[in-house]
Amino acid sequence: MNTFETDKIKNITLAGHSGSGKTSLAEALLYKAGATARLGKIADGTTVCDYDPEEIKRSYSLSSSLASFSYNDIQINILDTPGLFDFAGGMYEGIYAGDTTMITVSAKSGVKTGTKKAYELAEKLKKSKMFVVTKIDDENANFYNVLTELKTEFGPTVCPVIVPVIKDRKIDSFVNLIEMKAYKYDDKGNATETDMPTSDISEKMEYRIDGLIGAISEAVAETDEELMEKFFEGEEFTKKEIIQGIHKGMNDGIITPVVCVSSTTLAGIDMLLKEFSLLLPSPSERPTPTATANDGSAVEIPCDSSAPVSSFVFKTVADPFVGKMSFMKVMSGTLTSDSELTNATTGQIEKIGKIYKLMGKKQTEISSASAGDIVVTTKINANTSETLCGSKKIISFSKIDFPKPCYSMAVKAKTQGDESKISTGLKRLLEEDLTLSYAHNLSTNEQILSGLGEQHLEIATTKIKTKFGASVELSVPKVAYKETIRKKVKVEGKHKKQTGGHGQYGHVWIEFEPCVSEELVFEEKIFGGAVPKNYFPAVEKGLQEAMQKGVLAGCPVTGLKAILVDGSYHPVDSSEMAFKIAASLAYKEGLKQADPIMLEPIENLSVIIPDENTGDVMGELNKRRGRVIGMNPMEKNMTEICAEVPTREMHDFAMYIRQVTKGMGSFSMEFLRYEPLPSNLLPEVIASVNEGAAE
Ligand SMILES: Nc1nc2c(ncn2[C@@H]2O[C@H](COP(=O)(O)OP(=O)(O)O)[C@@H](O)[C@H]2O)c(=O)[nH]1
Ligand SMILES: [Mg+2]
Repeated sequence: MNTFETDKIKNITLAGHSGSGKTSLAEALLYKAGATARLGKIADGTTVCDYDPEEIKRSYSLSSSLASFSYNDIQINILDTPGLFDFAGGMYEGIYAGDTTMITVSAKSGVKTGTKKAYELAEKLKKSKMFVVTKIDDENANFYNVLTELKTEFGPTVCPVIVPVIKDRKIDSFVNLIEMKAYKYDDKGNATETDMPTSDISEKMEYRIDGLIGAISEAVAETDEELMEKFFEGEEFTKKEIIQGIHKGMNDGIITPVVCVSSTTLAGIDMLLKEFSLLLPSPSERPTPTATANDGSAVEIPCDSSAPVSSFVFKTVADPFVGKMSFMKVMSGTLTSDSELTNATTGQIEKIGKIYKLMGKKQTEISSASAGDIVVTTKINANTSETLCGSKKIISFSKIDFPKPCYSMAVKAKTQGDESKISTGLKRLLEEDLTLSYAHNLSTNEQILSGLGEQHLEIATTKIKTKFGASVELSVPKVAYKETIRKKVKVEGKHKKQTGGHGQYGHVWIEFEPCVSEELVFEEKIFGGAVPKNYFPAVEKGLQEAMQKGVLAGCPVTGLKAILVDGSYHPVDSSEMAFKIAASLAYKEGLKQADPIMLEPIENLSVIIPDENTGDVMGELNKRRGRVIGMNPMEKNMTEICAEVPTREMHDFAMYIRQVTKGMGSFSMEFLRYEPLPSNLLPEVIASVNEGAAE
């Protein structure tokens, strides 16, 4: 494979709702461009981009994949991303790395949450955008409905360029509004030119062809002052002007072209391939990215092959056999094999060995890659979001702002002894997926794995099994309940065993009272040496140990003050151990009398949802014993609800929010404080804690 010049490279990210046809579109493009010998199918598990065994088994994409091919001397790098929200990490990597986000919209199901999410992220990252209406062959397809939806949802930048001509509810031909030509397709996706639709056909379509041409002209006029003048004078644009106008408009984000295709019949695929080279910006046309130099200053890094080399790792894959694969976008300069670069984050020298182009899982070695190209290298240490550059001037590009984990499960080895395999596996998975996190909860002594949803964690455990050979059990995380007291009491604790031989004797009077402290507050008010000083630490230690288990459900006790006020000792039989035991006896009796209660953790919640869901979510929070603290209007018809909610009620909140907002909502939560558990829940909580302890 050749090294392509920067202006011959097009980086395209396929994003959009799950099932809208991204992977199939990549497959159709590869086939039509002659990069593959046959057209793979999702149903057969034979596509280039969904090659992972889990993807094949489930028939949907789990992570981003790269397929590079050339077409008419243009290097096209396609990043196919997952549409499911659980695997949004893949979409983030893909959209960050690509220059144009191509958003697929199914002609039968139209605009969905996944469409909006892809558009929003592309917009936020200032990528150029294009809509591809897929499945145009489907009997329930309705292109013009979808076009109206796109215009309503995304506004006047939406600009159709390839549209179907419908006759008797069937597609008759496709009109390329740039060329002003119509084509019919045979069942192999080969086009033959045909007559432009007559006005009576055009009349029957919801959009008249002349109206669509008018819309393109208007959009093109907006891109340039001279063109605007020409437009107002009523002159027609030349084909070249239209192409240049759309090209510029896409790059500036003021035109989002819409095309239609079928990845099954291949209709429209050849036109789309052609539009890539005409309309899509190359990496050097994009706004110059800014990086941060070592001294904290911002530096612009133009995408120029002759500049010093820098590259950004946007994805890493942990393979137990090959090792680490690092997907990189060359940001500037020319990346060559067998070179040395500095990792701007770690300061380490990274030895770049071989570099590859990928087509799904197939690797082709190349010797160098120009600025703007997307390649893969193996066996370097760099992680996702890190920048590699020359040692003379260290710079780093901003990190990918991945969605934060919001759904947690406790992780346990199914077989004892597998713990270290699991922790190695998790470490690797966390490196490749920054939307996963892992922590040891000290209060419950559980290993907690967090991610974006049920499926996400399920796939993570499947990978630990298949890649690292250990079976993992997931369970709902325990809630870190605590216990405390509400009354002041004075109790006696006496440990006395003085029958035969060396006896044991410890005797204390202790006052217990509530206080504001997580740890035990211990004081002594002993008069006349009733308990000798050298036993005080033993009494304190005895209480600290006892406090690990409360008297209600055996949860740790907090907010406890103990004052040693009296006691007695025996000159021979007393010992530290005897006083420790005496203290624990006093503790057991004292806490029972001191009106013990359970405490539950409360979280601070911020949930952002579409306005129309506020009623539902408020009701749900109420059901979950939440207290709404405030509501704030946000951009784009979204509302933030702030509330205080008990941890116990929130485990499946991520699933609830996804379902009720169709994936548009998001939330974050953090521990706030402990509060008394309502007494009606006490029996249930005691039972659940004891059940957990019995395991
Ligand atoms: N009829 C028809 N079905 C399609 C087309 N493109 C994709 N599909 C089907 O739609 C389903 C989802 O496609 P897939 O490419 O996995 O969508 P993704 O989740 O966006 O990657 C699969 O069953 C495909 O066979 C198309 O152009 N026409
Ligand atoms: Mg897919």
